[in-house]
Amino acid sequence: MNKKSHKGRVFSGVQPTGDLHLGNYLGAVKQFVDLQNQAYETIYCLVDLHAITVWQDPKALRKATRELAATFLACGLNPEQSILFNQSQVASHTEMGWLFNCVARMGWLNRMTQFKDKAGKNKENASVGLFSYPTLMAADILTYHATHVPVGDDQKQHLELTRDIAIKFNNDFTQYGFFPIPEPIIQGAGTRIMSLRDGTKKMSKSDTSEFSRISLTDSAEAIAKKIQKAKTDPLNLPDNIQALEGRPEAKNLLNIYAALKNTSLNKVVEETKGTSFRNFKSKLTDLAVETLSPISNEINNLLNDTNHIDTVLRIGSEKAKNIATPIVESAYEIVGLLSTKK
Ligand code: AQP
Repeated sequence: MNKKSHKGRVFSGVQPTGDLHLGNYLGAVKQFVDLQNQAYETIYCLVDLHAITVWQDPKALRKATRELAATFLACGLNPEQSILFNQSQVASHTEMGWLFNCVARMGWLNRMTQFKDKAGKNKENASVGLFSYPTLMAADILTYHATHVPVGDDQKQHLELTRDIAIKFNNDFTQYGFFPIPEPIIQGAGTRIMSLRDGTKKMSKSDTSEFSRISLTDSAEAIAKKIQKAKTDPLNLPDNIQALEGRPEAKNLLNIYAALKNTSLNKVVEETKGTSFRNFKSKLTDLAVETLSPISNEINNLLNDTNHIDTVLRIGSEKAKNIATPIVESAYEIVGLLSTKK
């Protein structure tokens, strides 16, 4: 680890499956930037191999990968301070992923709620990749001996599985401590941003309604319209957090405000008590536009030079390989696979 890393090594990934939304930003990318600016070594990956666990149009996937790279840069990730790359350029992920397919148990994967949600009623027709997604995610993290993983709340279960895989591997081969047991970083008001149309459903890229989410590329007008149309309830905003119980839409809008403002839900409830939704939505719109407009302008600027984006990713993948390759080689040796190393 380098000088910057005395707090540990951070790894996280985002799928290039379309424009990032406010949930991805507040739950993940904003944390990525905060951690980059602290004493962590930070590695952030565009997980394109995860994206293809459901059908992707090849041309659209290439475009979405460059757009995600531009979004990372526009949000403040700096390739001089963090390693930024796409997963498919570093073979160690799939090499380690196979080992973990042999370590993880069917019963463990059968309990993953995200597979159940994404496969829905059509389980028999889901790809094998969608089912084994969490073992590749474990490989993404453990291939770097990462110690910390910033994610939104929806990834908590997958991270627990990653920890179980690390523990089982270390125990099965009596290599205690070979894989560090990574800690999740799931903190702040933005860990679970809900749909603007339904406060009980996660904000998601795959929701069919555009009005359910704010995208980082939305114009100021689109942001204002989506917030204006966001579902609410008939009451004014409450004077205590407990009174938000049973008011999922109010809680969600207040959480979004708190996360954008880098403050706590408690403080926001204090600030907004008794306010009508009409007035609060206007404050929220101003804050969202002020935060997101510079990001969306910068994404557009960066996309004018896709060569630059490809170069950033290529250089990032070389740095990633330097860390990952020896760790995968050691894992193969531990398992008993004949190594090409002298
Ligand atoms: N609603 C959310 N609130 C907070 N964090 C969220 N994340 C996703 N949705 C929310 C976090 O964003 C990171 C990247 O997610 P991803 O794109 O890799 O996959 P995802 O979780 O499947 O995101 P979506 O938007 O819900 O995509 P679809 O619709 O394709 O499933 C992760 O850290 C995630 O926790």
